[in-house]
Amino acid sequence: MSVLSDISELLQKGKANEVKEMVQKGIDEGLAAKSILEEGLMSGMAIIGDKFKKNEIYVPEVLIAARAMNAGIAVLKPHMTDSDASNKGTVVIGTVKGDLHDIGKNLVKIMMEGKGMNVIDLGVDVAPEKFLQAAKDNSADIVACSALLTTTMTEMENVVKAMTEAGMRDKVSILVGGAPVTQSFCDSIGADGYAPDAASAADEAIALCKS
Ligand code: B1M
Repeated sequence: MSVLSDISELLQKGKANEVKEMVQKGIDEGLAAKSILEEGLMSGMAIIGDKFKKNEIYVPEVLIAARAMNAGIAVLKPHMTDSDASNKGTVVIGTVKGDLHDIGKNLVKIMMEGKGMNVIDLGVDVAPEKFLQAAKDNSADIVACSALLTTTMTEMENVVKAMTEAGMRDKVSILVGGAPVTQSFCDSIGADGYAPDAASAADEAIALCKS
């Protein structure tokens, strides 16, 4: 078996320590961080998602796999940084109210930091007022909202409304993303940018800071 398929298998079994070791092995063997992330960790998590959907596994197994994924990402993090990174803007990021999924949000944060952005992470289950306050306190250029549930993505509209009512829309751009979010949803709620994955979220954030 290849290192990448080993990582995927170990993640599915929730073996956090072994995932860490295997990710390190991949790095030592010269594999690109992007391949380890996409073809190892994310591919394993996609299989977990599929089994979860079909009720073949349940929340505890998914949580254990998520812990293994986070362990692997922690090993990868130092290898996902641009060499010419310097401060390119301030981002306040969080997973929206009612939503506890944070793996994708954490990846977006890593990619943004890797591109030289200053990222303030509000965690999960973040209410619109908290995004607003943190944007004010940190003079943020961007508020970045992640959502993984169709039932919570609607909270993004409340973030746009809160920022508009506070008169912040000309100072702060709003970036949205997460599996159920689309460009047309972004347009429909009046957000400024959408990105389908963590790498393009970092590129989009930098583009929004320049515009
Ligand atoms: Co949840 N869950 N979950 N879950 N979970 C999903 C999302 C689901 C699709 C599973 C399924 O049915 N197949 C489904 C949602 C259905 C829907 O709404 N359409 C679901 C459900 C139903 C639930 C619960 C309701 C289950 C229950 O309790 N009955 C519950 C809700 C809890 C809550 O949030 N209130 C729940 C709970 C959980 C766990 C806690 C067990 C765990 C989360 C642990 C954690 O995050 N710390 C979990 C997990 C792990 C998943 C799956 C399996 C994997 C998500 C993940 O981390 N993917 C997921 C199935 C799936 O996605 N296939 C599922 C890997 C990650 C790298 O991808 O987060 O998509 P992702 O991020 C991507 C992009 O989306 C994008 O970039 C990332 C990568 O490049 N991106 C952005 C993300 N945020 C962005 C922000 C941006 C731009 C891009 O700009 C700001």
